[in-house]
Amino acid sequence: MKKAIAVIVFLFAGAASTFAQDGKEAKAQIKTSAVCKMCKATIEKYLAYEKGVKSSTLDVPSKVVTVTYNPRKTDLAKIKQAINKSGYDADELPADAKAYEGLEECCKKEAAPHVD
Ligand SMILES: [Cu+2]
Repeated sequence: MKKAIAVIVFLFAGAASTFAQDGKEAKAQIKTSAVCKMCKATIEKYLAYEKGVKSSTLDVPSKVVTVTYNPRKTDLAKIKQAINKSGYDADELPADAKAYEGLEECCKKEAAPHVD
């Protein structure tokens, strides 16, 4: 019986260390200048290649991208820069001008609102 309790305690300890690893994960919400599904695909693809970024999901209506990342490998500033390099604004940081010029017409923030 004591052995069984020891095993249970061991399992709990294992679960606790898994939670501790989750603590290394940070989440950020960044407002972008995305306007359509193509923008969403572009930004998410850029972020997928960014070191330390685990996942990203952009909500087109709110233009907010939710990024899950490892704070030991990257930080908010670098993630925002990656978004800028893809041609979009990230919170207070403006899009990289060259990257922005390369966007499809419908993806430019000055473009007339449209439905895709
Ligand atoms: Cu677009």
